[in-house]
Amino acid sequence: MQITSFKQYEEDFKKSVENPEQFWGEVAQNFQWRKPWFKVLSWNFEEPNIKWFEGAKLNITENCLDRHLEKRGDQPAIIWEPNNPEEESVTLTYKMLHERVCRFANVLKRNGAKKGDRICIYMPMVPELAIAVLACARIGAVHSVIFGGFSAKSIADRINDSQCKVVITADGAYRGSKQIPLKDVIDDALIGCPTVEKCIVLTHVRTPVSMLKGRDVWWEDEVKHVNDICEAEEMDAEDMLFILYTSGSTGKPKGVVHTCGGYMVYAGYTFANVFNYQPGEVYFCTADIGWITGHSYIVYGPLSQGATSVLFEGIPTYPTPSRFWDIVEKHQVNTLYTAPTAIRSLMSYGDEPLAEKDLSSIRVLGSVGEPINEEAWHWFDEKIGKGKAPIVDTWWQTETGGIMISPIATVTPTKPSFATLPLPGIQPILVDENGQEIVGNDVMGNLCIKFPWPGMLRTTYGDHERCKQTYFSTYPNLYFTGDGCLRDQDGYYRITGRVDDVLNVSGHRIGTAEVENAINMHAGVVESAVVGYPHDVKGQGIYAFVINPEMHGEAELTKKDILQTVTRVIGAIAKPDKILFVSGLPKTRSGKIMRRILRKIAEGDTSNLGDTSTLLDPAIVDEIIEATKALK
Ligand code: 7RM
Repeated sequence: MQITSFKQYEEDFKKSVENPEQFWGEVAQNFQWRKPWFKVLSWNFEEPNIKWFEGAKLNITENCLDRHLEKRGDQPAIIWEPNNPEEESVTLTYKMLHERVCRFANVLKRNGAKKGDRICIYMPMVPELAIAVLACARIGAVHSVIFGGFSAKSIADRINDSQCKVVITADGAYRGSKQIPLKDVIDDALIGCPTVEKCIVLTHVRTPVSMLKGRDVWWEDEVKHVNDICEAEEMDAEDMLFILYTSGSTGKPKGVVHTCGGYMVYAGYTFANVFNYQPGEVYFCTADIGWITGHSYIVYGPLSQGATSVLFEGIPTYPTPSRFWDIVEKHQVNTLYTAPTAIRSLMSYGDEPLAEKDLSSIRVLGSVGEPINEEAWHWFDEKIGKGKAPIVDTWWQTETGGIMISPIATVTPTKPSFATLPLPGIQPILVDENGQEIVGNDVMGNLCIKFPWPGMLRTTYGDHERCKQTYFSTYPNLYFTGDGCLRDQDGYYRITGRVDDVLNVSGHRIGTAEVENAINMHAGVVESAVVGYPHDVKGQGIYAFVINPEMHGEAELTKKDILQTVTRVIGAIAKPDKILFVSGLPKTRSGKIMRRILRKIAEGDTSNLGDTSTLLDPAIVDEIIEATKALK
């Protein structure tokens, strides 16, 4: 399954295009199935309806746990590094992880969970988070992990959208020097969640919490009541494995649905290849399991391949900006997979945090989440990889389940800021505004995928029409990514960023409409418009133009209030970096906000605003430009 030469990549790629069913059928042989498939693929992109490995039966946890017990039962599966470096790290071997997953799976059953039920997980980055995820998969329950930075309202929306029956959380989480009261947030959320019957609470930070009789139980008590034998539920390849909510250009976040068989094959295949993982190596992905990167490349991908995966609770700068390098040294990390925003942030501290750090274990470096600028790429290459570790700039999305366009470590020649070439099985095309394919090299366009791959989303939970509209209707018979892209003279791909109203702030996807809705909930705010602007560390910052609210007191206070409202409605990750009060917004005669103009103003590039003749009130543009000058 592992590609070891560029020639083999080319051959595999060719085969995957000419005979996809044979190609993926062979890849899938590297996994453990209870029953084989009768058809590798049936599909159409109109409905869409996509089925991989039809008729096959499996349980992903047998692939991630049971099948490794004989050969590497005593090898570390998870190495947990706590937020506080003074505390002990924890190593769970495959045997131990298997035992704990089975035990907790029995806890879930004891609390009424069964195959097909949805379970919300809102937890810190502790081993129990991975255990909870795998325990759901063990019994065939569908997990919906929510990142620990989201607000009570965001949680409630997600729980209600998928009618979760059980919630798994902890008393609290550490994030650097901060503590987050997870259980309090869950309590607020659950006031409006009638489907939730049970809430299982892990003790972690030991802060007092309130426990609701009949609903809330302690993790530590529950595991005493069950044993650690739990046969895995037999799942159909197309049964749902998990839901993960992600932001789009309109409305509330969508529940992206991934299924058992295809997702497993794709996460495992891409992990083994992109990182060129070798048995016994230590692999460290710095993402949070609350995002797709954590699902696919901390949990399912690495564990399905019997890898050792480091799970880090904290942040790159706590207690010092040397933290990543301390972890690399301490655990002898061979592969480091992180985000450009983290690289840029650490870069800004200069060389001092790197002094005396032994990074010689590093063999492969990875980047994900947003375009990586050349400066950050070179810093990563020189200072961290010492010019010897290939960098894999991996482009993919929540919806794709796994890495799509990326170098294969040690195989694909890299080029700074290029995701390079599609992996075998991936057929990208660029199209113009009219959906016409742009052929040849040295071209730019909208990035689409024209053929299914096993890890692709199957639907958006509870609303298949929305899935069709969002991804399969812009350009008929193509999956539209929402990204702009260029293909250079060598056929290498460089993803330039979103072409829709989705922002990428520190690698987090945030819809402008979501932020606007949150701002508009602030009493007094009439209307607002949100755009992104280039930000040195975050990649994109959030710029909010807000129509003058009735300000009780001064503007600075009102801004603070607005930030608080956004934090309450969505979460701190969606807080605008800049708020500008204006008396009106640039609108067309039909009432549409001309974001193009606001984006230019936010970028500070007002020399050429393009055609403003369709504006209802052109004078407002000058007024806004004038106002920006007063904003720092
Ligand atoms: C994995 C993840 C997806 C969006 C995607 C892009 C952007 C991700 C890269 C990238 C340039 C990359 N899932 N993106 N990786 N842009 N180069 N290597 O991030 O669903 O949260 O975001 O992120 O815009 O559409 S995600």
